[in-house]
Amino acid sequence: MAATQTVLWTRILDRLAGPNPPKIVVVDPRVSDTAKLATVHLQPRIGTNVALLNGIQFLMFENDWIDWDYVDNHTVGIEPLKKTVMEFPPDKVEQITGVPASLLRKAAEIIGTSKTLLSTALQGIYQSNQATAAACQINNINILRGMLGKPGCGIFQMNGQPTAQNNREAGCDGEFPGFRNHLNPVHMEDMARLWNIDPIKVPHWNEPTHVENILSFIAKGTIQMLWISGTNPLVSLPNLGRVRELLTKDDLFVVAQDIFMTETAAIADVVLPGAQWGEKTGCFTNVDRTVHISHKAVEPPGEAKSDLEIFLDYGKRMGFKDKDGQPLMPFKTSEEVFEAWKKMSKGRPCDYSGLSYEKLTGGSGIQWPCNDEAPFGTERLFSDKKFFTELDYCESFGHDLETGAYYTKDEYKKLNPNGRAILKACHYFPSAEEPNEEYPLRLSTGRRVHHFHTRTKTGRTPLQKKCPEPEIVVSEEDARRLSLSDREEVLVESIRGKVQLPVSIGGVEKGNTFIPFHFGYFDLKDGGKARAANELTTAKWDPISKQPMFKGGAIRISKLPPTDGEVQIHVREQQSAAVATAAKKHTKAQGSQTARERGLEQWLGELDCAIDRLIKLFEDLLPQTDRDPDAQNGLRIMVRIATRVGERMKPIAKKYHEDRHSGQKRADALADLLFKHEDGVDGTYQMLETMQGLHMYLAYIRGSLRGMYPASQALWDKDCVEAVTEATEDVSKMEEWCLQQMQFRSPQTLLVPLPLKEGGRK
Ligand SMILES: Nc1nc2c(c(=O)[nH]1)N[C@H]1C(S)=C(S)[C@@H](COP(=O)(O)OP(=O)(O)OC[C@H]3O[C@@H](n4cnc5c(=O)[nH]c(N)nc54)[C@H](O)[C@@H]3O)O[C@H]1N2
Ligand SMILES: Nc1nc2c(c(=O)[nH]1)N[C@H]1C(S)=C(S)[C@@H](COP(=O)(O)OP(=O)(O)OC[C@H]3O[C@@H](n4cnc5c(=O)[nH]c(N)nc54)[C@H](O)[C@@H]3O)O[C@H]1N2
Ligand SMILES: [Mo]
Repeated sequence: MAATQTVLWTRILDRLAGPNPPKIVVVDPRVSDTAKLATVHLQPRIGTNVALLNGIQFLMFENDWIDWDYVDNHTVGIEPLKKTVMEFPPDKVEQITGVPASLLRKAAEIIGTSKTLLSTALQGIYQSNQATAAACQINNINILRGMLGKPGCGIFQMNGQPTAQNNREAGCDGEFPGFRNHLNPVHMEDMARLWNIDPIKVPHWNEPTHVENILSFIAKGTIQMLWISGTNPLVSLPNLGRVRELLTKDDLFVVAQDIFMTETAAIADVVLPGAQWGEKTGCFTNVDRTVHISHKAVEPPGEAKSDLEIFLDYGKRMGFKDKDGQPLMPFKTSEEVFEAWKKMSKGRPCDYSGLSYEKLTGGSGIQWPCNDEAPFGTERLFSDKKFFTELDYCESFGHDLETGAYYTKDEYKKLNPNGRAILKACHYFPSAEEPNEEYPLRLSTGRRVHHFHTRTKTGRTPLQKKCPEPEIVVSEEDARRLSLSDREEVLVESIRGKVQLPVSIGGVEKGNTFIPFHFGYFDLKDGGKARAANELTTAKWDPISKQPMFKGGAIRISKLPPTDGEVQIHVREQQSAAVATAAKKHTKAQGSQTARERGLEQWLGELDCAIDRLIKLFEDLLPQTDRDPDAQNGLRIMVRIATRVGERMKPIAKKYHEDRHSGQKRADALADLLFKHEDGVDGTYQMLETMQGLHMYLAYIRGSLRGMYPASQALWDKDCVEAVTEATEDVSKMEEWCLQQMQFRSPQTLLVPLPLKEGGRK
């Protein structure tokens, strides 16, 4: 916070110097300037937050530092949480995190007994191992103490920039506008109504495509145009070698919209010059929900235009229209867009409907929700102990913290929070890239107070130009082991890339390291050393938030050959090479000249073959079940239902020109594997196997349909959506019949011994 949330930090400094100073617990592997003023500083190994936070909750249960009245009446999930965290006693936590048990107890006591509790977290949580799971544990701690909604309490799940909060609200951050739930059709219809478009045209088959998947699609060649606005991925994305390779691909057309010529703009096919904050009017929202207006002060230079102007112009040129043929984005000013946003946010948690440019001007911000009931905004949320968790209102049904899979409406219904807070438990898992013999050190990357991100602004002012070069912070023990001296240039490598940096000794625990990620290449004349932290970092991401693991990954440090004074370049930067590659792009490769084939036809073909085969399987079984009327009666109905499924899907297959060629083989191979009853299915054991086989075959078909569902939404094909939905219901019905057949047969079949046939197995 001392480096990155400096305004908030000055308030804490004020309190620390005042008459009634608060106690501060800091969890950071590094001795940051924040940590230096902590009452208790816990220095866990990078990537072990969940174990540590579970350990604190263990101590809260052990010492009964829990507001049971609050928990019983206003939360769900206490039992599984308790069960999970009770597996994290202090000595086990010490083994995992390296934090001494006595220190953990001290921290837990402060958290468990303080009269008020305020928590804040940022990238040390969200960009580290088990990001979302760890963030949830912070919420749990505050909920267990019953502290939410009280003065002096709260949770700031921070974001780095005010516009990041707007991203969360407006739906650019993996969410949907106004915290709408993409699994709730009413929410999606609502959006379509506000935009006056057909609901099927709201892309909501999944959570939005995150950047690492965008990169994978570029690698495959299915994304051929990338428009990058207000971000500089050639410095800020993990695993820069791959990012450079993909963004300079022959068949990718790159548009960069920025206020400076960045590393990314340097490889773009088209650069759109943007106006920056003082050159345009708009709003920013802080993480505490305070909305601010920022008025244009000066004209943008040259041809630069505000991002809004550029996007509106693009929309106009593309001819985007609403349902009635009117312009989809009829706006001329940012205020008109704000008025539209007021409608979009009305009735949602982030309700802006009571705000206006006029009301915002002159004051120092207003906190949402601001509407008819709260015309001056809302200072505090949750003081009524009601949370945004009603089934029809919530922004999401939540996710499994281990797999990242989102829950369905039915699963959420079972949890039934209905306005209560949800406690979410998770076990600790080691990071996907733990140190090993070859790469024995843990890497963390982050910020310095004097620089902002990729330094497009702070690398251009005299003050910050004087600030130290990038460096790698190592512990005294590791420096000694490697015989490094302070400021010595070293080679730093991960399996992905390498950089050359001076070392700075002290300030981290043994085994941990830290590199500021600000330094790219735009201001290096005639090439130079590779120095961007992201040459090293891993693109592994959190399964829920999709944030890359910038805090984590394994590296090694080696000494460079001695020189007489002058530092030599041992690892050259690769940015210049990327610019050269981009300049040589074959623009002919762009567009769709290349021969292409899509998967839809094949997928539909296989599905069609599988359904045909299913019908045949049922029919073949019929004569074999003469002495099993229960199965036979059911199978007759199965034939009918399966035929119905086939009839539903046939027109779709025809419409999109199914290709049955390779699908036939797979559909048959699976059936042949599952059904091999030369001597019939009459024996009860064989019948059990048959039902199991049918269930598996049906699950295979359901999988194909599940794949078709989002595709048919993306095709804007309502008939297809409907056919797939109905077919899925039918297939699930058949699956359930098979499972129930197994259920009533299994005790008799599996437990009651049969007389052995002659020559049979003893
Ligand atoms: N001066 C300045 N201020 C900024 C920015 C900037 O670039 N410069 N950027 C802004 C933006 S967009 C953001 S997102 C914020 C980021 O703000 P912060 O999250 O505060 O900054 P970072 O330096 O990325 O990381 C924070 C701390 O996490 C620690 N850490 C690393 N790994 C772990 C771990 O496994 N567990 C724990 N508990 N801690 C760990 C690091 O040692 C580091 O001190 O800053 C914002 N403010
Ligand atoms: N290794 C490592 N990597 C990290 C992080 C880390 O801690 N470690 N932190 C991550 C985090 S939290 C963040 S937020 C990202 C930041 O990564 P980026 O967003 O890529 O970094 P910025 O330098 O802020 O890039 C913003 C770009 O927008 C331009 N710009 C500024 N104002 C405007 C405007 O009004 N319009 C337009 N069109 N452009 C504008 C700037 O010139 C700049 O090029 O980095 C991430 N990368
Ligand atoms: Mo950020």
